Amino acid sequence: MDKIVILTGAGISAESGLGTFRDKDGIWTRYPIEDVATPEGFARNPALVQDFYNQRRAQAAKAQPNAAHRALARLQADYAGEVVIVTQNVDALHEAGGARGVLHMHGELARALCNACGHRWDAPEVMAPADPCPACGRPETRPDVVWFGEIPYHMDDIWTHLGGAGLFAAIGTSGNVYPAAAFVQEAAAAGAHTVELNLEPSVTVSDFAETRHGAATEVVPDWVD
Ligand code: BV8
Repeated sequence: MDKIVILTGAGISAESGLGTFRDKDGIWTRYPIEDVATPEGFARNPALVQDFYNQRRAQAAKAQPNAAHRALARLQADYAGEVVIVTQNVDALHEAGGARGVLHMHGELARALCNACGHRWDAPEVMAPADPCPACGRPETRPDVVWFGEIPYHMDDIWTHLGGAGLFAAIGTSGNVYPAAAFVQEAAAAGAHTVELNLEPSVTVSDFAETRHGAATEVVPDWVD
């Protein structure tokens, strides 16, 4: 059975009430990326960055998975072959919707990281600058998310999955951020059929063999079922 590799972005969580980044009134219209999603921004003003992620962590904790998250979990349960979900999202709505083995390439709001010793643990609801690391005690802690200029997680596994994919779907992503935006080309080069499921054409729409545009809670269950 063909392996199915799925990449998701903020658009799959939009109907669960979590903001996207580049839509009108998106997150990046309120916070300059360089201030809140780069290591330099964190070094300059850790309180601003921790507050940015505390707000998003609180919102994500209240959000519920939607029909698109649940449809992907159904696909994983019902499809005889392997279904790998790679997400750029840092919320846990795929898992809440029943998905398993989700690869969070940009990290997770629910996790914290110590820059000094590399220890990772479940983030408290509210993180503050210079919170001590529970392992080494040093005040070098941060949200365990991948900022611009940092290397995404699980890249070796992701490239391997894309090289063996028979079907690649990108759901709810604008195709602006790399290396995720290049996954469709990687999958197509390996012979996979490629489909974009998004509210509107992404900047990489021309890379896809098939497109289905509409709200994720409509187009994803239709596509899965
Ligand atoms: C890296 C942090 C080196 C967590 C984020 C070329 C090659 C390699 C790198 C680069 C390159 N060119 C530039 C770079 C550098 C940079 C980059 O891509 N810059 C961009 C701006 C040009 N990339 C990096 O720095 C990355 N690191 O490259 O390291 C490397 C390279 C290869 C291999 C190893 C190492 C690190 C990038 C990670 C940055 N961190 N976030 C957080 O705060 O969340 S990125 C941020 O954007 C979020 O993580 C988000 O997930 C991500 C992508 O955005 P989308 O999810 O697509 O969201 P967006 O709002 O843009 O779009 C939403 C879409 O949904 C829209 O299309 C909309 O129409 C649709 N939609 C809306 N509502 C619905 C809907 N669809 C369906 N239904 C709906 N209801």
